[in-house]
This record gives sequence, structure tokens and C-alpha cells, in this order.
Amino acid sequence: MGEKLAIINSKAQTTRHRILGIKTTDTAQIVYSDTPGILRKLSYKMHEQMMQFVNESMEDSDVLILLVDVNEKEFSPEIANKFNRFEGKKIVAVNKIDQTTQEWIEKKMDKWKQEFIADDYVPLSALNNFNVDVLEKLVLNYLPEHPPYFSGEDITDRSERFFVNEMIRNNILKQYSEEIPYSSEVVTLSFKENTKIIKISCEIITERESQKGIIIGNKGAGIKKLGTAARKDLEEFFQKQVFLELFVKVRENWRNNPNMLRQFGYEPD
Ligand SMILES: Nc1nc2c(ncn2[C@@H]2O[C@H](COP(=O)(O)OP(=O)(O)OP(=O)(O)O)[C@@H](O)[C@H]2O)c(=O)[nH]1
Ligand SMILES: [Mg+2]
Repeated sequence: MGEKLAIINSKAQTTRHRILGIKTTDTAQIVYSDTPGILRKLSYKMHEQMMQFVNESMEDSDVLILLVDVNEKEFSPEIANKFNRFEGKKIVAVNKIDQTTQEWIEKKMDKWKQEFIADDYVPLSALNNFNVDVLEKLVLNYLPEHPPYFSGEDITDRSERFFVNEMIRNNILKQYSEEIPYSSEVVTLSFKENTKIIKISCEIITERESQKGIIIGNKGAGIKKLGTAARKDLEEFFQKQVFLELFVKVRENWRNNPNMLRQFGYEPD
């Protein structure tokens, strides 16, 4: 997209929603849907909702791109079945080829050609922008004729508040370990912008008092560090000075609570 629309993190399950990236050129409009990765084990209702986002995207898309990591050893049969059953055009994009040798790439490509029945297989390095243009050309070729779904100015369906939540969540993923990032959610309570500054106030939701304590840290050191790092990201994103206020709140077992999930945007369309 050439824009930062999705948070990127080395930890798994970074993406929890379906996020649209809309790219309009003189001749076409591509609506990309970034979705969560396919999970093997659904431990919470939140996971079920995440997989609903995957299913929905597969239902209304013309082209399906399966992004695989070249280092990945095995895929579960469910992933292959899900992919192979899709009736539109299919592309397997093998990412992170910057981390390996030509020989290994060829070996892996052969393996995946047997597992996934696709129209195209594209070796890729998103990091080095290698073959991203090739992938996009393939997508363009497969798009059916249709009037644009969105205005040419739109680049996403998501609000400023959503990106605030995500940027804070990304810093939680970076700063805290084990269960903390997975049991945390961020909600923007207020977003007030004037010519000089954006005043943002957010709530971090955790599942237990003990997790709240860890996030806040000794004499507030944890939350202070988090606030500083998140503020920097927000200032870069909005290109404006940001004043950020963070609160931590416990909502027991929110990942299994349908009302909470709805409130946090885990409601399929
Ligand atoms: N070396 C290398 N690393 C990459 C490349 N593309 C992505 N990464 C890294 O891979 C990690 C995962 O990236 P994400 O964008 O969070 O991956 P994702 O597939 O969206 O994963 P989830 O949202 O967690 O399901 C990050 O640390 C990225 O920096 C690439 O082409 N080469
Ligand atoms: Mg992601």
C-alpha cells in the first residue's frame, strides 16, 4: 500500500481484525483485506471471531493470496483444504526469501506446489520490496470489471481511533511478554484534535488484576514507558504533537464475553 495501515510485529496473532487497504489507480481499484492468520486452536470466542473475519474475506474476495513464510516447515491440512476449496483466483506468495538461499526457495516452492493448488506461486520479500509489484500485477489481471467500491480518496475503512488502538497494542506486544499482549485490548475513549495538538485518552483492558499490575509496573514505570513509546508512534503517524493519557482496567475473561467482544469491534459484518 505504501502506507502504514497494519501493525507489524514479530509475535504471532498481531492482526485481530479485517482491515481494508484501498488502492485506486487511473484504471483500477484494488481492495485488499488484511486478516488474522489462520489459527489451529481456537481457545477463546475472540479467536472464533477472528476466524470469522478470515471466512468473510474469503466469501467476498475475487482473489485469495496465501502469504506463507519461506521458513515455515509444515502447514496443517485444514489450511490447505480451506485454500484449495476457494473458488476464485488463488496465489501463493512465499515471503521472507531474503532470509534464505535460492536452493531452499526452489525446494520449498516444489513442496507448496503440491500442497496448494493455485494459479500462481510468487517468491517475495516484503522487507526488500522484491516482487511486490509482480504480485500486484497478477492481482490486477484477475480483477473483474466493476465500478469502484470506494471513493478514490479512501485508503482504508478504519477510523483514526482504530489506528490509535492498534499502535498502542503494538507497543504492548513489544514491551510485555507471555500472556500480557494476548489478553490486552485497547479502547480509545476520546480523540480531540486542534491545530497544534491531538489529545488522546485510552483504556487498556486486561483480564486480571495481576496483569494490570504488570502493565502499570513498579511505581508506574511500565505504563510510563509504554505511553512514551506509543506517543512517539502516534506523533509520527498523525504528523502532529500528541498528548496521550492511558488507563488500565480489568474486564475478567473479556475474550469469551460476547458483549465485550462486540464493544471491541469483534463483530463480523
Ligand atoms: N526478513 C523478513 N521479515 C519480514 C518480511 N515480511 C515481514 N517480515 C517480518 O515478519 C514479522 C511478522 O510480520 P507481520 O506483518 O506482523 O505478519 P502477519 O502475517 O501479519 O502476522 P499476524 O498479524 O501476527 O497474523 C515481522 O517481524 C516483520 O518484520 C520479509 O519479507 N522478510
Ligand atoms: Mg498482521
